[in-house]
This record gives sequence, structure tokens and C-alpha cells, in this order.
Amino acid sequence: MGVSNIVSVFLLLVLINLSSNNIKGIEAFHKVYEKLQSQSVESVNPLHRSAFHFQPPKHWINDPNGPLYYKGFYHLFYQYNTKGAVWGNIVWAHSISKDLVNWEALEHALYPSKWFDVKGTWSGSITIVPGKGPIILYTGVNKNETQLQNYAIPEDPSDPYLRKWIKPDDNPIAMPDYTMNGSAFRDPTTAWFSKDGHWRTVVGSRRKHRGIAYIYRSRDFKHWVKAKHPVHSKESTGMWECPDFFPVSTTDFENGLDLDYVGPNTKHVLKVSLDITRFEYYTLGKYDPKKDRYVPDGNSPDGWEGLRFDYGNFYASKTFFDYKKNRRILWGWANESDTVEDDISKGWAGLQVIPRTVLLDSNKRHLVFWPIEEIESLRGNYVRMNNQNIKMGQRLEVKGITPAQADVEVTFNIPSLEKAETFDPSFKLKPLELCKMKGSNVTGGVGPFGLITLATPDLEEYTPVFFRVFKDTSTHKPKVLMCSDARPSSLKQDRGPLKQDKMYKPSFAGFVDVDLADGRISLRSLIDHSVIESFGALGKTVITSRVYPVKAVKENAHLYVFNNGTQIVNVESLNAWSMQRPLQMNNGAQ
Ligand SMILES: *[C@@H]1O[C@H](CO)[C@@H](O)[C@H](O)[C@H]1NC(C)=O
Ligand SMILES: *[C@@H]1O[C@H](CO)[C@@H](O)[C@H](O)[C@H]1NC(C)=O
Ligand SMILES: *[C@@H]1O[C@H](CO)[C@@H](O)[C@H](O)[C@H]1NC(C)=O
Ligand SMILES: *[C@@H]1O[C@H](CO)[C@@H](O)[C@H](O)[C@H]1NC(C)=O
Ligand SMILES: *[C@H]1O[C@@H](CO)[C@H](O)[C@@H](O)[C@@H]1NC(C)=O
Repeated sequence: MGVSNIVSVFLLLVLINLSSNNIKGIEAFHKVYEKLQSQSVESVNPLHRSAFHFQPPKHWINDPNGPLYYKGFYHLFYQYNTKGAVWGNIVWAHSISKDLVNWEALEHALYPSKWFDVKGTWSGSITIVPGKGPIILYTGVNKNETQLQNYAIPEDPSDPYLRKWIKPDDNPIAMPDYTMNGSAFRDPTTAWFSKDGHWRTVVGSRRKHRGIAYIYRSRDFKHWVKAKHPVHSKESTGMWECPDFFPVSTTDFENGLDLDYVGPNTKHVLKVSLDITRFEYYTLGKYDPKKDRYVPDGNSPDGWEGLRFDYGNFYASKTFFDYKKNRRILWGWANESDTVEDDISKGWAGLQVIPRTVLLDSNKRHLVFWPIEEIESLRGNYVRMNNQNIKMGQRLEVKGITPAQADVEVTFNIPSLEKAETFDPSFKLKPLELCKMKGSNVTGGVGPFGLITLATPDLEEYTPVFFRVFKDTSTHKPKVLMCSDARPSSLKQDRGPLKQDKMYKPSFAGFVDVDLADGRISLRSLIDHSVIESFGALGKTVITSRVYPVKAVKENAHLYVFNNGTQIVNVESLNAWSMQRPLQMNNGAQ
């Protein structure tokens, strides 16, 4: 039997195994594919790999960990499988950059080696402690599968690369007590220092079905004590992974705030990643440092109908304060939407989205996100369009750039909202369902209009990103839906046992908080082969989709601007650029 036959028989066995009971779920996230997690990658299929997103050369990645700016370098650590393309064998991989665009890989910062992390070095964060330097807080898993919080210190804090990390023997710094669930206790946040002389960090957890954010205090960053009450919790939300807790200014809408900022004009943001739904949500609210309690604002819903950093494929996100440029920057993980079999055969899975700045919107009801300015250094060939009316059923091609690897910004002008469809109040809580019901091919009044990305000319394959405007008869205001619809994205049909399409092709959607008083709305999409990040109305609503076209790839992909509503819309301006590859992307990763 030839090698390739042996490989295919082996693959077949793997696939048979996959469909049986090889999946041992500790819980939704840490799905353990026992036989697959160490199966080495034979080769890497580059077809759908990104060009300008952060991605190691092969294998599985998930959560971004401990991002920081230190001594002239941005650092990104991330959860990485050293052996294969599914979750398992997780270490803290480590890369550095001067500009958040070009990255160089260093040796792994943390890997299981001590009794307090022998079964896992899971997510965490970094705090710069004056006099000590950067300190990692991370979750370790012991041989009993109990989750513990640990710390690690740089061997040499004066090394700007922070290459070597030491895990002191007085770890762990926090163990679950008898009231807590030791299988649900993880992801410590960056700590902050308060006037009362204490450091504080937040750790995600659950008690029965209640999602919990515990708060721990320490004077010396070694001895930590759990506060009597969680900083916040919410019934029926399940495990709170990857909490993030930070202040935003309510008067300065240009600069971010560091964690220990204290002042009158602030709100706090509490974000959690919900293990049950695999989506995140956040609330805006008030943090009382005396009581160590956080209370969301009345109009900021707590739970999975709440606000999101990103309404698409985005999870386990984490922000850090970049004191070089006074901004708060968000990292987040976008997993694959294809199948586990696909991930194994392509040899890689997961990427980090383009870092985004985070600010409070001047309406103070939600945050706004924008790709870091540094990414614009990759803009190459440029084309534009101005003052073009688009009638119903029309689409205009954006030519002269590379549509599979592009940055496109468009501002639409809507002359009249009269024809907008009436908004049925029952739609309200389910933008995803609404987008599914009213896709880009369902004629409307005002909209659907927007971009058609990664498309074949006959629209056999395409991923539309668009708006649809409704009239809300109860508020007399327009209600704007934004969709990034993966349903028509790929001809690939991979039928499961019940004949369902196994590829995940959601019609991701969110509402956009705009009144359209001046008739304008903008859309920016960063398109990178299998990832499309879209920013509606300058970042009020953000949606990331992962798609895997089979025909609309590389130079066969096309980009259009379209309208399928009876109301004519005007493309006031459209600017599009080909995006170049960074010179150095994670060069030399292990
Ligand atoms: C593991 O669990 C056993 C039995 O509950 C206990 O005696 C032991 O101390 C635990 N070991 C660790 C490393 O936590
Ligand atoms: C503890 O957490 C684990 C993991 O989330 C969960 O499976 C288990 O049901 C939880 N136990 C209790 C008592 O809530
Ligand atoms: C616009 O609507 C027509 C008619 O339903 C459809 O054929 C076309 O694919 C639609 N365009 C998009 C981008 O969905
Ligand atoms: C409209 O698009 C949706 C999503 O791609 C598809 O399921 C449906 O069949 C399309 N309808 C028509 C009439 O083309
Ligand atoms: C990403 O993959 C899809 C398809 O397998 C799942 O449906 C999502 O739940 C998953 N998202 C996360 C955050 O794990």
C-alpha cells in the first residue's frame, strides 16, 4: 500500500472515529478530541488562510492572552495547540510587534510543567506592577482537573522581549473554596491598583446556572483574598469565561483609560464570554470601589440579548491599555466555521481579528470599535467611486483591487426613508432571525443595500454585508438592521447524518443605533480570504464572518456594491484598497 493510501485509510478511520463517541466534552468550550488533538499536521492548505490577520503557520489557536505594550513592543500571547489543528496540548504562545501589524514569534511563554498547571496553562492576562515589571495571572489545571489561578514573572523584566517566564513555587494564588465550582473558575483579568492600597482582579465562574465574576484583592500581588461578594453575577447565564472589566470616559470620546483611572466622568464595562451560547455580551454600568460591586445601567441589558463587541464569529476577547497612544485596544478570537474534519485536513484553525480601538459612543448607550490605524499601512492599490445612484436590483462592481484581500469603506446617502418597511415589534430581540427571514435577495423598501463580498459574477457564491431600514411605528424612528450573511457564501456541501449542511453558515446580524437624520450611513469591511470584519456606522455595530467559498477565491473573487430595495440609494463615496501582506507575520513560529 502506498503512503497516500495509508494516509487515506488512516483519515477514514479518523473520520469514522469522529462521528462516534470520540468527543469527550468536559464542557462546551474545552471539547476534547482525544484521538485527534495530537495528530500531527501533514501539510497546510493555504487556500483560505488569511493574509493580514494574526495567524501562526499551522495548528489550532484560541483565546488571546495577556496583551500589553512594554518597552517598545506590543506583546500577544495566545492559546495554542503545539501538536494539532483541534483544541488540546495548550500552551501560551508568544509573539511581539512594534506596530501590531508585523509580528515575530518567540518561544512559548508558558506550558504545563508544575503540579499547579500540569493539565493546562489556560487563559489570563498581564499587569505591569511598578517595581516588579509585568506579571502574568493565568489559570492552571491540576491533575484532579481543578482550575486554579497562578502567577508567573519574567526572568528578566528589563528584557523588552520578555522571553523567559518563571512560575514561582508559592503558586497557586487562588484555589476554589468549598462554595465554588472547581471546574468553572478561570481567566483572571488584568489587575488594577486602587487608592486603598489593594490590587484587584476579576475571575470568571458559575454557581449552578448563575454566571459569576469573583473579585480578588491583594496588597503584594502574591497573597490574594476573595471579596465577600462577587463584583457581579446573573442568573441563567451559565459559565462566565474571559471576563473583561474596564473604565471608559463619558466626556472624552478620543482616548482610552487605564484600569486604575479614577474620575467623575466614567462608566465601567463588564464583558463576559458565555460558554452556553458561545457569544459574548457586555453591559455599561457603575463600579463602586468601596463595596466592590458593579451595577449595570438600567437600559443596558444583562444576558444574551445584551450588547456585543461583535455580533458575529468572535469570542474570548480581551482589551489592554496602550499607553504609547492612550488607547484601549481589543483583541478577539474568530474560530473556524467549517467542520473539524476540514480543520484537520487544512492543518490550521482559528485566527485573531484585527485589533480594534474601544471607546464609548458619544450617545453613551454603547461602545464603538475601529480597526487600529496601523492596519492602513498595508493599503496598496486604491480605487474610488463617487455619487453613484443605485436602483433596485442593481449592483456595481468595484474593480482594480484584489477583492479577496481588501479594505473597503463606503458611505451611503438615502434620499428618503418613506418607503421603509414597518418594523414588527416581535422582530426586536432576534436580529439573526430577522436577517435570515429578510436576506439580501428579499426585496425591501429602504434596503437591503451594502456590499457583496467574496462573490462569483453570477452570485453562485457570495457573502453580502448590508443594511435594511425599518420604520418603528412605536418610536417613530428608523430601526436599522445590519447583516453579514454566510448562507450563500459557499457551494461546498458537507452533509451530516441528518442530511443537514455541516458547515456553520449563520446570518449574523445586529441593530445599528442611528437615527439617519442626515440620511447617511457608512460601512467598512476588511476582507481577508475567509474572514470578513464589517463595521457599521463607524463601528457602532461590528460583525465578523468566517466563510469558505470554493469558486470565489483569490483572483476569482469579486466585490460589488448593491441595492435590492425600491428606494434608490446613493453611493456618496466608496474607497477601496488592495491589502498587502505584512512583511513579517509570525515568522518562525514553532
Ligand atoms: C486531588 O484530589 C484528591 C482527592 O480528592 C486529594 O486528596 C488531592 O489532594 C488532590 N490533589 C491535588 C493536586 O489537588
Ligand atoms: C461546575 O462546572 C462544570 C463546568 O462548567 C459543570 O459541568 C458542572 O455542572 C458545575 N457544577 C455545578 C454543581 O454547578
Ligand atoms: C437581489 O435580489 C434579486 C431578486 O431576488 C436576487 O436575484 C439577487 O441575488 C439579490 N442580490 C443580492 C446581493 O442578494
Ligand atoms: C435567498 O437567499 C437565501 C440565503 O442564501 C436562500 O436560502 C434562498 O433560497 C434565496 N431565495 C431565492 C428566491 O433565491
Ligand atoms: C465556532 O465554530 C462554530 C462551528 O463549529 C460553532 O458553532 C461555534 O460555537 C464556535 N464558536 C466558538 C466561540 O467556539
